[in-house]
Amino acid sequence: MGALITRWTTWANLLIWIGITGVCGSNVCTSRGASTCKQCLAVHPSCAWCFQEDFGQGTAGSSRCDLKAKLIAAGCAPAGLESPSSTLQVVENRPLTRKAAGATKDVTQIQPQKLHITLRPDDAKRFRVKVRQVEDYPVDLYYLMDLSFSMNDDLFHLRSLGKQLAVAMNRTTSNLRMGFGAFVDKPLSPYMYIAPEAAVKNPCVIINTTCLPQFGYKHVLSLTGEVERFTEEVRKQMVSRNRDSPEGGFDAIIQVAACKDRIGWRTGASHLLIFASDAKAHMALDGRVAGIVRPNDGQCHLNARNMYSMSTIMDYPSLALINEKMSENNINLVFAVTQSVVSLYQNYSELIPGATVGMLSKDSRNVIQLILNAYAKIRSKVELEVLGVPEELSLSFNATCLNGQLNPGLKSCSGLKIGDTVSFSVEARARGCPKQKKKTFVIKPVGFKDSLSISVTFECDCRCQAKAQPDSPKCHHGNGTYECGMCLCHPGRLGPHCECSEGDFSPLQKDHCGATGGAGGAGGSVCSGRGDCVCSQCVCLPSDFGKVWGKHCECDDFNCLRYKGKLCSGHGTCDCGFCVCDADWQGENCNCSRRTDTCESSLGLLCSGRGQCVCGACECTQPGAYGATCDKCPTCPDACTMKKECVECKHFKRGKLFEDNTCTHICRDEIELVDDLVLQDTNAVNCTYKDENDCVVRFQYYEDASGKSILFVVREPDCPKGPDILVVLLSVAGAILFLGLAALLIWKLLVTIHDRREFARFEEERAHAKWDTGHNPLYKGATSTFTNITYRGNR
Ligand SMILES: *[C@@H]1O[C@H](CO)[C@@H](O)[C@H](O)[C@H]1NC(C)=O
Ligand SMILES: *[C@@H]1O[C@H](CO)[C@@H](O)[C@H](O)[C@H]1NC(C)=O
Ligand SMILES: *[C@@H]1O[C@H](CO)[C@@H](O)[C@H](O)[C@H]1NC(C)=O
Ligand SMILES: *[C@@H]1O[C@H](CO)[C@@H](O)[C@H](O)[C@H]1NC(C)=O
Ligand SMILES: *[C@@H]1O[C@H](CO)[C@@H](O)[C@H](O)[C@H]1NC(C)=O
Ligand SMILES: *[C@@H]1O[C@H](CO)[C@@H](O)[C@H](O)[C@H]1NC(C)=O
Ligand SMILES: *[C@@H]1O[C@H](CO)[C@@H](O)[C@H](O)[C@H]1NC(C)=O
Ligand SMILES: [Ca+2]
Repeated sequence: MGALITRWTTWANLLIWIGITGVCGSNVCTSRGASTCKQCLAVHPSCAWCFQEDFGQGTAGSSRCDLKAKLIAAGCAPAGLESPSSTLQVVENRPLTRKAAGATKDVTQIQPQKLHITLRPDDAKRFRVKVRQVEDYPVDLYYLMDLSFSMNDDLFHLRSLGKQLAVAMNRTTSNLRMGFGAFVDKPLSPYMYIAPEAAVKNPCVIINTTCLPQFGYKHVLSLTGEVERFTEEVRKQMVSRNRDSPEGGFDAIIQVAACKDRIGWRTGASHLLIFASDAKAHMALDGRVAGIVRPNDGQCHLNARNMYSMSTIMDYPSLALINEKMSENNINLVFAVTQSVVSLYQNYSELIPGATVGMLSKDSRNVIQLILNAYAKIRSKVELEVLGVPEELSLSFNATCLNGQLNPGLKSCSGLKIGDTVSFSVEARARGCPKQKKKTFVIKPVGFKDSLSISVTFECDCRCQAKAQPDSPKCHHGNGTYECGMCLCHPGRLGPHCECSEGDFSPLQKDHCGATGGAGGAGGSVCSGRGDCVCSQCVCLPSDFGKVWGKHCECDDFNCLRYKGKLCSGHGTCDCGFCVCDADWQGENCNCSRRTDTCESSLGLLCSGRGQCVCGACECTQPGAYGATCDKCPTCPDACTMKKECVECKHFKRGKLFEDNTCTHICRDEIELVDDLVLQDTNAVNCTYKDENDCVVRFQYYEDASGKSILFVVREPDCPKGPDILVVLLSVAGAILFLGLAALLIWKLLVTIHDRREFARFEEERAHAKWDTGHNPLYKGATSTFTNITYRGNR
């Protein structure tokens, strides 16, 4: 049996292969066995349908579903073609605002604002979204403070918070409003002290002081521009006390978001919610300890005294609810928490878009700096979020961040300054046909009020379908519905015009069933051998493996590419020999994921910058890198070597990365110039290197709790000092003197040696000399004798 199945499958595969590729004139439109206009549109965006009544008469095998040009060539009038095309229409396109000047009206931070797209199945449209962080944007800041007993010292420092904050924020916005609220925990045992009885009124009675009775959440001051009011209200606050260590702050967060009007959030402003605490927080289901089972409903429940009235009735909220409320109200949550719980809130913030964490010192002394940093951080990142996107639509993004740097697959940009414009290229692809033809969804930057609203019309139906005639006389005395140029026969009727009834069998008309061209005809077998020819139409036989269909029974839904034993890798459906992939999947066998978020490292870098994202998985290109996001790499250059390049390109504007323009892509670090390195943290790394001018550059590589890396660069590199003039002169003179002396000495030496040699030779010669006597030819005797010829003397 197994062998039989294998043989049969092989045979069928061969047949289909011949059907798809072997027949001349076959293409994607004709090969999928589309038998109605609607099916034809779904095959491929390039396919058209001819609904002209007399089309294809006389020419056997011609298909009504084909490429547009082919249909026209085959005699279909352009007016008889059904081929809607995908369109994109910009409905609203106001330009971006540069500066808000403190006003909230008419500020546009995203462009365009409204789009309309019509999409055929499997077709895509692309558009560009520009986002700019407007300068001088109004800010609403609500300070939500933990007033449990341990925050006593913090309260003291907050008395001056309002004024200092107003001054500090004045640099970023000219329109700041501040509000204040406080929380402790649900006033219910076991969160509360109930014994001795006096502890209910004064929970501090046990430690011999006085404090406020415990409360859940108390809204103190609605957002206001009057700094004095803030200072005044904070001055009036007193701490309370509760029993267990986690506090009920998340209840308060929901109320602050839900009670928009009571708090006074403005629509056209940045919303900052500062959550200051030094303890863990209670979460959904913790309420059960006190017998509370009613889940948090996310509604506003502030009573006339501005107290949270459902504190003892409803459970704490879940992170998902917080998430939803923050997004709904464009609130950026800032967790200002002490060191012991930073890691916990860090983990929470990763689950809440737009949330940041800052480390609060023990007495909240650094809260101003913390808020400024958090605000700068919030405004340094633009991230798009997509709300209510239809299931049948898949979206893909490419971000173009600073300096035109393209970040494929990302929908966020970081490291921005206020006023920078970034853009995103978005591709919307229809992956099917929803029941409802028109759908609307929204793309918006996290924490912004501005959004882009997109309506999509799915072009899944043909217009000619609307003109369908049921029981049409064209279909053999009303035995079928005439639609888009074809008869759709009533059950039990067959034939192009429903002229046969089931059971009629006319072997004479077999020629229409395959042998004369069309898919499957190459083998000459009738109905691809998988059906009977009835009334010149193939009636396909059912198969054990699945459905068989098509004009010539050439299609089925069980012969498609398999991967790891699964038809279409389990990520698509088989349609006439081809895989139709689900959203987020692509490839011949649908085994390649379109998602890129799986490749993002914790720093938001695709494959940690050490590889490429292929089919949703990282392919590490840097030698030695491994791990799901190429995050592990023991042999990669260490932090100093790696970050050196970033200091070179970002600060000094030179080096390899600067030249090939990949600086902003690879280096997401922030550069801060300092006069000298200080001890930031134990995990900061001190680095030094020698640059091209032989100067020693010193910098420190530091990653803060949120994972943002900062490079503290010492402003002035240590360069070798220029030479001293006097030293130069002296050394030159010295050198000359020395050289002269040396030359003299050498000369003396040479002369001495030469003399020695001469003398030695002389000595030798003298030793060997044979002295013979002879006359010196020059010698003249000292005496000369002259003969005086005139002398005759004494003879
Ligand atoms: C903010 O700065 C402007 C001038 O730059 C000044 O007029 C204004 O008083 C300042 N406001 C506060 C609250 O410091
Ligand atoms: C509170 O005061 C009582 C009596 O004045 C004393 O006995 C007790 O030790 C004090 N408790 C604390 C915690 O100081
Ligand atoms: C935060 O998450 C990290 C990584 O998942 C984990 O190691 C750490 O323990 C978490 N911190 C807390 C306080 O839960
Ligand atoms: C994003 O970029 C990649 C390659 O850089 C390209 O293939 C893809 O089509 C782009 N997508 C969009 C939506 O622009
Ligand atoms: C179908 O066709 C037959 C003739 O073959 C005709 O008698 C009959 O009325 C038609 N049926 C309908 C429902 O029109
Ligand atoms: C997808 O399938 C093809 C063909 O079988 C194979 O070569 C490729 O490695 C697969 N890709 C993935 C990501 O599994
Ligand atoms: C880095 O340099 C600073 C200042 O010189 C010093 O305080 C700190 O201890 C150094 N850090 C390391 C890890 O050596
Ligand atoms: Ca508590």
